[in-house]
Amino acid sequence: KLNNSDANGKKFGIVKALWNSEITNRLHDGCYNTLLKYGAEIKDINTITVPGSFELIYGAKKLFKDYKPDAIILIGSIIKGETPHFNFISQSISDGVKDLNILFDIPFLFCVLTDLNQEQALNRSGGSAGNKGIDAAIAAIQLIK
Ligand code: RBF
Repeated sequence: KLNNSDANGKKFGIVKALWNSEITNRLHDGCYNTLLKYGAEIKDINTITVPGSFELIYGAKKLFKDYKPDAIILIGSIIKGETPHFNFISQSISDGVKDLNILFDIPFLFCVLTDLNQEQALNRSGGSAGNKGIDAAIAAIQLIK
């Protein structure tokens, strides 16, 4: 169980994809406010944006090298369309986040929704299924602890 000061003095990087930004902004709000709730300071939370979820890996690698945070949270929303693109992007991102966790000595948190439609994405970003941004922030703090 976390204490209200567990994130105090820790540095957090967030990489947010702008694709499906209505969803990624909701995830970011949940994540950011949760870090603050557990004592992180505004000056210690650095959010950068990338065009789409595919670019989250590059953004996270760059943020790791430039900012040296204690944890990085990757936020994206992939919504299934008519073509197999959904599968390629989803698979490569989860593989990429795994690679980041192996290569670098801080945790990289997977906060990428892979939903079949907008309704599911809304439910998981502050609707009936909670907010996965909150869950990712809590996981990041637990890992640092
Ligand atoms: N990026 C997302 O973050 N979510 C998506 O649902 C998404 N769907 C895409 C569908 C297609 C057909 C293409 C070509 C790209 C999509 N992207 C999506 C953008 C992708 O993550 C990346 O920004 C671009 O492919 C440029 O590298």
